[in-house]
Amino acid sequence: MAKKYDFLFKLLLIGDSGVGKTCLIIRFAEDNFNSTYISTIGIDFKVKTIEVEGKKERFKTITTAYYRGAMGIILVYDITDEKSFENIQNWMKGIKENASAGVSRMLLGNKCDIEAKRKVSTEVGEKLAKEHGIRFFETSAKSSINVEEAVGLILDLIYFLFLQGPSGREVKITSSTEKKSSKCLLL
Ligand SMILES: Nc1nc2c(ncn2[C@@H]2O[C@H](COP(=O)(O)OP(=O)(O)OP(=O)(O)O)[C@@H](O)[C@H]2O)c(=O)[nH]1
Ligand SMILES: *[C@@H]1O[C@H](CO)[C@@H](O)[C@H](O)[C@H]1NC(C)=O
Ligand SMILES: CC(=O)N[C@H]1CO[C@H](CO)[C@@H](O)[C@@H]1O
Ligand SMILES: [Mg+2]
Repeated sequence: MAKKYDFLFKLLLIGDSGVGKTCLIIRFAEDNFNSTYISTIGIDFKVKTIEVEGKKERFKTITTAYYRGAMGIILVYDITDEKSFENIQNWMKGIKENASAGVSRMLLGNKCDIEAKRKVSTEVGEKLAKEHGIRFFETSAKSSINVEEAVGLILDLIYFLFLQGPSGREVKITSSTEKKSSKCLLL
């Protein structure tokens, strides 16, 4: 197969139905939003390829319950839906049981554009993330708040782990391993 990229990052988004996983990946990959809700059956994925200093970096963002091969896992709840926040604990358990050890994780409280309907405070979101030792953002796929920032940061975390050495993660390098200059490209 012809080389299409120098780096492949596989990111997984998980969380309850309706929290905005599909909208987040559409915002990330296409910078778009459509409020029509079509619940995902099976896997939803988007690919975004960015060229940085002549190197192609491809981001494959996936929403599914299958953790295999994920380099980064983004846990998503809806700040207007308390249940979706409580369920983060269960999703965390699923990661522990199924994902490769040491996978980079991040917590997102989505739909922060609808402050009036907020049920989950920023503080409890921050606290939960801290308990798990992971980073936290409140995002809006609709208003494009913190989406690129969050993805950019998890890519940094993945890249940092990658620099620590091989560990069976699905990082594909088809050219030079000297890639320091092209990290953090979404920030
Ligand atoms: N106000 C607001 N609505 C959002 C936002 N993100 C998603 N939504 C809405 O929430 C609903 C569900 O979004 P999806 O992205 O389809 O949710 P999902 O997590 O993929 O849901 P499943 O595919 O069923 O697991 C849709 O009606 C979206 O328009 C956001 O940031 N702000
Ligand atoms: C939003 O998505 C629905 C369903 O795919 C489609 O019918 C509609 O035309 C879209 N709206 C816009 C503004 O693109
Ligand atoms: C989504 C997923 O893969 N879940 C599995 C995680 O691991 C437990 C125990 O090994 C399984 O029972 C789940 O089905
Ligand atoms: Mg979906």
